[in-house]
Amino acid sequence: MGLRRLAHEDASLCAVLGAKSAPHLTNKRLIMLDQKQVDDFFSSGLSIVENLLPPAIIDAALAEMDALYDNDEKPTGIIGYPTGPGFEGVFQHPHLEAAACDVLHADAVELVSGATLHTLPNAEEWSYNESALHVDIQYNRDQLDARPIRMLVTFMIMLDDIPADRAPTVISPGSHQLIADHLGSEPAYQEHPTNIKDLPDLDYAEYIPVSGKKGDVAISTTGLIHGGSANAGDSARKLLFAAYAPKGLDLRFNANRTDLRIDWLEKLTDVFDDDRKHIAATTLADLKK
Ligand SMILES: O=C(O)CCC(=O)C(=O)O
Repeated sequence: MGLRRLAHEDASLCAVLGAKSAPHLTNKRLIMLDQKQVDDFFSSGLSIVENLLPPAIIDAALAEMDALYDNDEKPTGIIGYPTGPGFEGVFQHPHLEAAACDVLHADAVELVSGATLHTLPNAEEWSYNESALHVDIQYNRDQLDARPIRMLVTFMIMLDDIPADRAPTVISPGSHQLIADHLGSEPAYQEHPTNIKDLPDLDYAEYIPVSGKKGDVAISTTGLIHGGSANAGDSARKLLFAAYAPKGLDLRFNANRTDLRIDWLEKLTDVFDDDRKHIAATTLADLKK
């Protein structure tokens, strides 16, 4: 994929940080991403990075996901706000915090949302449903041009390989920017998702599948036009979403799920390591206002 960027290697730091990517410390904080990855996120809404999270963290989240869907109640589909040690290791991970700071040009970020996306094989041939394409949160020009950027970043963490026929999310690269240009300084609708039929008719780029290997992380935004696709493969698509925002950005998205989000963030904060509990503190305080 043209947008794909590989994190380069730095054996010594990686040994310390438990990752193969090339994090480095400035006098202020950990830096995870290079300039191209940061720029791709801004312009295309997608940058795919290898080795952002240590393999043991991916394996623990995969085991948690397998256990979550190994029951008759919910054998497949999306589960919002999941808990369990395997997911908690991801949500509180300092590499995601640092990468979110990088792409949002923020000094501090907070965890705001999470979900598991599981799709069992369900089709002979791969396709996606054009009428279900949507944007979860729209952003206007002022929000994208602010520093820190006033938007969420969503990490799409591939817990297993997602080849092009295994229900990859499809996106129109750069569509968040076209919508922002169209809106200018007009307020952007953010409370609930907007279907493609209700979005402005702009010159959107062709849809591409966000595919990758186990452990890859697609750094993206649900401000892109996106949607699910069919699984024409022979095993399940296993994807974990984790979304972060600049600390103090009080976006009122998923407005009908505020209580669920409070409950989820409180449960997580209770079990996060002592030095990681800050990762949802302001968000929780804002949600309770
Ligand atoms: O199944 C997918 O990959 C699409 C998920 C999606 O559209 C969403 O979470 O808003």
